[in-house]
Amino acid sequence: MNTYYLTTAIAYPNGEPHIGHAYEYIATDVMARFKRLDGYDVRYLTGTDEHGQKMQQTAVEQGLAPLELATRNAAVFQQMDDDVLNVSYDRFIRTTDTDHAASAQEIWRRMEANGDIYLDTYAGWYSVRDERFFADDETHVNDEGERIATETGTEVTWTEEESYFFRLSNYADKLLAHYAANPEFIAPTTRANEVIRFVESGLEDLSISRTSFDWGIPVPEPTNPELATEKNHVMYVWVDALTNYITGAGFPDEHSELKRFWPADLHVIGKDISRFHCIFWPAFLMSAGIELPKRVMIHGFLNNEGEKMSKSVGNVVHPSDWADRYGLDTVRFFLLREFPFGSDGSYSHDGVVRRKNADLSNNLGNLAQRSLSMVYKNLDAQIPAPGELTAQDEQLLSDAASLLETWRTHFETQDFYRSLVAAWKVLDDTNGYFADQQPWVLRKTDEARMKTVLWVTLEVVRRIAILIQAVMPESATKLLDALGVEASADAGATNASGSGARSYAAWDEQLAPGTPIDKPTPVFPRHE
Ligand code: ME8
Repeated sequence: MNTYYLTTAIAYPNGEPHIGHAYEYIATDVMARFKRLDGYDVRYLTGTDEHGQKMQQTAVEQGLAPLELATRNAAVFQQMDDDVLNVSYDRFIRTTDTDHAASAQEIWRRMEANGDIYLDTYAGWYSVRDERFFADDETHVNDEGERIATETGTEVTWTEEESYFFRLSNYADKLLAHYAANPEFIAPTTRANEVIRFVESGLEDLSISRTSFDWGIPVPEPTNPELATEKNHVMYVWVDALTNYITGAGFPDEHSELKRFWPADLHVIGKDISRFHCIFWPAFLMSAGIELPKRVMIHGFLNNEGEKMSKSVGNVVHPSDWADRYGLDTVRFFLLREFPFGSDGSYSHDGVVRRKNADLSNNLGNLAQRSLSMVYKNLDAQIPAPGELTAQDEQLLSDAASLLETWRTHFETQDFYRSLVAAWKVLDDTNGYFADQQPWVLRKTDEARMKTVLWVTLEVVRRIAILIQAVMPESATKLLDALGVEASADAGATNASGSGARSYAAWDEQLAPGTPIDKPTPVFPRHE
């Protein structure tokens, strides 16, 4: 079985998750489910990034030990994945897990053994909010007299301390060669070009340890005597955090059964952390002699009616509020259908309701409900046998049949948006066909033709329902149950969310005439 390993960024659990986090987990979940349904052995890793100065400071503000704060909030993230978002992760990793410390220390040792680590003093600006160093010319003083990181707008403080450095400057050419040889490594292209321009402008060595606080993974004892020091160093939180991706694949255990998952197929991250993933991470791996991940997909930011979400503006959306108000599957659909995954996008109450009513309720929901009701009422609640097919019937059926290949192609580039557009185009055409053919009139004039029209319509609905299990698992399962489509024997293996999945291996098993159906109830009710 082919493996597919994909990851989200691991969140800082210094606060509660917001809809931007949920967006990333849902999109990654859709990718994971799609691959499982398509027969891959999938591993989906997500979790929390618990060390560093930001966590330590927040803990002090709240009168907690850093680990207490991390444990409390990591549970909130995990509970959201489990109980609110239906996210089918395989491991929820915490960077305070013991196997992770061993992994981070081992990658450090390998970078050191490769001659890429030296001891010096860091003197420069640090943003605790961003957990990131800034050069003087990357900052400015604002109107209130505070020094600010120009790119991110966060406050920076002067930091001067002994630090280990990583020879990032040695990796610019190797990174550029890697980008050139692997054009799919960074997506979308606009983001790849930003990264390439940045690397082309030259890379400076990177400070990779801190001595002014202790909430982090200890730097391992150096083997090179030139690196010896009296001071206690903890790893820079980004070295620790990025390494979670190989910890999740069993590193450094050569005999781990998870080893087959590395190199990862896909890292899904947001646009604010592209440099860490596309520059630092591959450089660390090259230095340690570990294979690079195949792809970093950089998604856009989710804004509230065009405005940045922020606690001070009071427009932060909590994922569970949304799921309660609109239904989880509507939220999952909306987030992927509203704007392309690599772009920024906006949400509003009206936007969600519009999609729910137009695309889900009127389009797919009504088509399924009307055709199923006619079968239930007029045909003894049994799927009819089609008669001779017209050219139009054939066209519609073949458009629906080709959707799986279309989705496979689009999913290779995480183009969920175009996948959904393509499926809904077939639904639009089928709705047009249903209205034209008027099966409710045929009932009195040509019952054989009515049966054909209903069968064709329901066969299109079957294909759509099979596909959209990845996006809306619960609703799709209801729809497939309503059509009397049997669950795949390997459903447990294909869909971590539990029973009832139909694998894509069943794609061409057409609706069987004579299959009994229950009295249908609407799967996509309108939002009132
Ligand atoms: O960056 N819209 O954690 P984080 C969409 N710990 N995505 C958003 C978003 C928004 N409004 N706000 C944040 C970190 N994100 C590090 C990652 S990975 C080894 C370490 C995304 O909690 C953000 O881009 O600040 C990132 O991918 C994820 O949420 C976690 O952000």
